[in-house]
Amino acid sequence: MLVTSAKAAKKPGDPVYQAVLKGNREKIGVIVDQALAEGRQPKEIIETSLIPAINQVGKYFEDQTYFLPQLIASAEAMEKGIARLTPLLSADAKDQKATVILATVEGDIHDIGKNLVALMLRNYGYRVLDLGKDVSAEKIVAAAVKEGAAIIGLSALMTTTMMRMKDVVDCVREKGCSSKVIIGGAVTTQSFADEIGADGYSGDAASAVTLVDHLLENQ
Ligand code: B1M
Repeated sequence: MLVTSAKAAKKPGDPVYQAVLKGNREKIGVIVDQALAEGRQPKEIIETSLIPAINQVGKYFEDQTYFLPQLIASAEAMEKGIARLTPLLSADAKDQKATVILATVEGDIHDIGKNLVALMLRNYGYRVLDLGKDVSAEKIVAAAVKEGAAIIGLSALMTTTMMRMKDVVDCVREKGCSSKVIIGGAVTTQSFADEIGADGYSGDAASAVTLVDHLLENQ
């Protein structure tokens, strides 16, 4: 199972880690292929190289060692690395379980974590409709009603956009939509989920699957 935590992070000498850290979007595909050829597993590369590297980039951005161009280059390298590994992780689409609508909330364009959540849920057989990033509450709820979604999953990475999650919860109640709302993303917490009336919170992509399983079992 993809754990998506940085518990067993590789040492900084790891070429995949370095490729994200240095924003090497040109060569990351080849570097990931080399890691696979050496016998590393796709999920292990994501957990112990890609995620720790992008988190380190975030720290450098915060302390102003890195600026926006480096942040963008690293994000692109990360995305290319994940795109290279995705076909090796995705499960068959047959025997799909319930529908989950995913989106990054309005005003927020961070989608790497949300894409990992989509990948995990698909791996576990859920039908995932990913609406993308910077998506309005109205659009999310309209899609959930149209598709009969059991779950709406929201991601937000910024303190300035997390309140847009409450807009979605409010819109769900207003429209009498039956979907349950779960939230995640680095800035969010269980207490924030409780505060805005969301049905669940998860801190990483793996526990998002457990949470969805649990919410649907208890319906
Ligand atoms: Co931006 N950014 N960024 N950024 N960026 C952060 C979030 C920031 C913390 C960096 C910092 O200052 N240290 C900061 C936000 C500060 C704050 O509000 N607290 C920030 C900022 C300020 C900005 C800009 C405003 C910069 C600027 O323009 N001056 C701008 C925002 C534009 C906008 O959104 N309107 C911006 C832009 C960008 C890039 C485009 C360059 C790029 C994003 C590319 C992309 O996503 N396609 C980017 C990146 C890469 C980051 C950091 C470095 C890394 C984010 C990431 O992908 N992490 C980030 C610093 C950080 O978080 N360490 C930062 C890896 C990812 C796997 O983790 O998304 O948390 P995460 O997802 C996890 C869990 O949280 C969870 O599962 C995932 C996997 O385990 N999870 C869920 C996520 N969603 C979930 C949903 C669920 C369940 C679990 O249920 C539905």
